[in-house]
Parts: sequence; structure tokens; C-alpha cells
Amino acid sequence: MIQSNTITKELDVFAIRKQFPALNRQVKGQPLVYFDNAATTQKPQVVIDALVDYYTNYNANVHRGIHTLAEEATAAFEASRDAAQRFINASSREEIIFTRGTTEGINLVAYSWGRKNINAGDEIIITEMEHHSNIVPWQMLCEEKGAVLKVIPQQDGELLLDEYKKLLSSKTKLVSVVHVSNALGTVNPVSAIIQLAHQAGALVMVDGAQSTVHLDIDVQAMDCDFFAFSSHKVYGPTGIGVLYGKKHLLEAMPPFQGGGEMIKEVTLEKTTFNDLPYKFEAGTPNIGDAVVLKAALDFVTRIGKEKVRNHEIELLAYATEQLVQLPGVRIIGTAATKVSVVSFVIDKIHPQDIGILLDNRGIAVRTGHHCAQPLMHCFGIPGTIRASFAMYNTKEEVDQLIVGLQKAIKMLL
Ligand code: C6P
Repeated sequence: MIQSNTITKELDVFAIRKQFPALNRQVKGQPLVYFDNAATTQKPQVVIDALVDYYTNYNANVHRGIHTLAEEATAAFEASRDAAQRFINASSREEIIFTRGTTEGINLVAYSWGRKNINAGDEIIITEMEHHSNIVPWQMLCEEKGAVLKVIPQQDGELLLDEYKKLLSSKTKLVSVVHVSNALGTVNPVSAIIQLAHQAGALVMVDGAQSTVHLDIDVQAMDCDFFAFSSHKVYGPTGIGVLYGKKHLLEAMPPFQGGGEMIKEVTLEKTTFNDLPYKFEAGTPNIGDAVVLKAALDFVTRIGKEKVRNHEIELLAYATEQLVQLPGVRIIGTAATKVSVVSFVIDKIHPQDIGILLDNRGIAVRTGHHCAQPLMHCFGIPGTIRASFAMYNTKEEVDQLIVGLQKAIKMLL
């Protein structure tokens, strides 16, 4: 059951839409209907302006120069770190590592923490609904170390917690779990998962790629050990993301990459490493996009996550109601608690054909396996059609999707 809410009235979607220039464009002669928000959101004007402002006015390298531009760039870069700390309620700014995105955050933990702490016979637990970026790094680590990867099964898009409890043992060293499934929209019960893992003596990494934009994230309340997200799914630029880690864990971890910035002192014989968070930020970082991340996070905070969530859930309920009435449509992933992602298949029709026909009407959805091939395998399908809604989407756009699907089904069957 999807919980709907009528609080949408509080969100001025029309005013919000005006802040996203991309929504004004036409695709194939039709106004764009952008329902691929789980892949990446469109960017508001404040984010675009912040990027232009950075490159126009204070582009400089950070933490190196003493000239005015370098100091301005450094201040803005570090202010963005503070904004990220507030956004996920980390207890200190040293716990916020800038990365390229969620993928790099998970890989950083696998390389640094994993290679130090995982030994032959140890076990790492993931779930059946992981994105490839939360499978492959652990497979690589397990292969290298002779460790074992265990998997929590799911049914109809819900993790089976009783099965999870059976997998936990003193051999479990890490549980790495997706907070919100990108392919199904399921919100996983991460607090319960974390509590159980900690009781077994294991750490927990949470993949927050899809949750950070929709849910209120409080890493302290959640008590996760690591949390990763990507800016581009939170209305920010691509190429920048955040890895959160508990300070004492990050302090004990070896650097991920070596180079400038992550050092205190280098001689030809030996290097001493920098303090957190810089120990994990080798080389010139992606300064412009990091600076702009603050503009995106402030934008989301200003609009209000709860209002947006209620609007999106209303769209999800409305879309789901309409979709199930279409001939041959089957919703994939019917968990009780979901964010605004609806995945579906249509009998005897390939998802890609639907994607192409919808694009001809200006409607952008994602089709395929959504980088979650093992999950698709569980459902016995090669892929789905996925519509994912954001703050700027409307019921009228959902109606257009439904009309587009009706026409496509008629044409293809
Ligand atoms: N999912 C989607 O269309 P990056 O690429 O590093 O920003 O994020 C990777 C990632 C990790 N975990 C989850 C749950 C994700 O959804 C994603 C990205 C996009 O679903 C692109 S594949």
C-alpha cells in the first residue's frame, strides 16, 4: 500500500517549475516531461548560477594559494563541506569526504577500510536489491581476500529480515545496504539493519544515492558507520559526492589515493598523511562542483523536504493507480514504504520499445536493468520501465505518461 497525502497544496509546483530552465525545452516537438529523476535530477537556476559565478569570479585552487581568489575558493569549498555536514547531520566536518559520487564513496571504503580489515573467511553482507556499485567493489574485495559475500533476499521488493538475521554471525564484518532501491523505490529499514549488524559486531555502510534527496538523513540517529551519496541526484552537479564515515573509523583507515593535499610531509623515504578529511582527498578536487553542492543542498532545504516528499508520494500513488489499469502492466516492487519510483513491465512488450515511443512524445523514463541486474534476475525479467518523480513533476504529466503508454501498447500489441 502506498500512503498518499493531500498536503501537496503547500508545495507551489508551478513556482518550482519556473526555477528549472530545462523544463522549458521541447523534445521531439513536445514539452519535456522528465521522469528520469532517479538517474539524475534537473538543475535549478540557483545551481546553474552558482557554477557560473564560481568560474566567472573566484576560480582558483584550494588550500594552496594565499591570494584572494584562492582564499575565496577555499572558503566556498569548505562552506560546502559544512552544508553537507548539516544536510546529513554528521557530528563533525572531518567526517565529510568529497568524492566523485556514491560509486567512489563505496569504492573508497572497500579499498581503504576493506583492505585493512577484511581477511580470509570473513563475511560481508549485501542485499539482492543493490545497485552494481554496491556489489562489484565487495565482490572484488572478497575475491582478493578470500572473504565471502552473503546476500539478504527480498520478496516483492521487501527485504526478508528473518533471513538477514540468519546470515549474521561473528564472521560478519560489514553489512552494506542500499537505503532506497533505485530500481523499485523501496525504502529499506536501515535502522533495524544497522542495530542487528552492530549487535553482531559488524559495521554498516549505507548507499544513500537514492534516499538523500527524498528522506531526512540523520547519520547520527541512523548510527550507520559509512554513508555515501551523489550530488547530481539532489539537484546538484555531477562529478561530486560525499562519503560520511564515523571519525574514529576514518582516522584508523589508510589513504585511498596518494598525491598532493593528502600529505603532511613528504620525504623521498617516507610520507606522513594529512588530517581528516584531507587524508582522503588526494589531488586538486572538483572545486567548482563541490562549491555548487552547497547551492543545491540549500535549495532543497529551503523548499522543504517534507513538503516535497508528500507531493512526490501523491504523484506515486496517482501514477500507480493509473498504471495498474493499463492492459498487461505489472508493477515490479510493491513494498509498503516507497519513494517516488515506479517500475513496471508490460506483457509481451520490451521496455526499450516503450522508452523509445515515450521519448517520441517528449517523455523521459529509464528502461533496462537500472544497474541492478541481480535484482532483475530475481524477478525473472531483463529490465523494467521506470518513472521517477521529483518536486517539479505534476499529475498532468502523469496523465501524459498514461496516454503515451496507452498509445504505445495499442501500437505494439
Ligand atoms: N543510479 C539510476 O538511474 P553514481 O553513479 O556514483 O552517482 O551513483 C551510483 C548509484 C549507487 N547506488 C544507487 C542506489 C544508485 O541509484 C546509483 C545510481 C542511477 O538508478 C544511475 S545507474
